[in-house]
Amino acid sequence: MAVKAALLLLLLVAPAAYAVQHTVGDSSGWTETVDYSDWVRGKTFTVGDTLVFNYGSSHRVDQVTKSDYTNCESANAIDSHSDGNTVITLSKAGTMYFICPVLGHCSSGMKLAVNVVAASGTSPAAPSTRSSSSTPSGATTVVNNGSVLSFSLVLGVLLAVMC
Ligand SMILES: [Cu+2]
Repeated sequence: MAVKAALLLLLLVAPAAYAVQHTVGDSSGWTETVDYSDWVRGKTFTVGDTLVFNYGSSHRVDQVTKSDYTNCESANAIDSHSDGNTVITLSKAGTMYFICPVLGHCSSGMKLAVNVVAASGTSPAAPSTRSSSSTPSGATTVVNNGSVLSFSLVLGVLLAVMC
């Protein structure tokens, strides 16, 4: 059982490392007492990551344009949520803007601007291009890595079925 659990964990961790779930405001959640421009500082938001807004019934989450974010204007919201546990997938690179549309909340700080960057895996990788064109050994290494990954996946699935 322990081996099975460890293998399954290994299989789950590899892809999960590429998508991060960001809990807005951390344990404080989506509320008036958090400085969200401070919260985003030092964090990297990548395409595929998710934002989780946790909030009480006195708040909501509106996705808005930049100018509406600046002006705390919610009348033209792109998207509106009020479920208390809103998960937003960052689907493309660029800045996304969120405000709480409840009167006075945005102006007192419930506004969030998130700069989303493209996933590093999708940008062209110079080293792999170089190795495949000049050195055959580089290409071989890539193929071997793929085989090992496939083998471990098959092994993991087999063990999961057997145990
Ligand atoms: Cu609010």
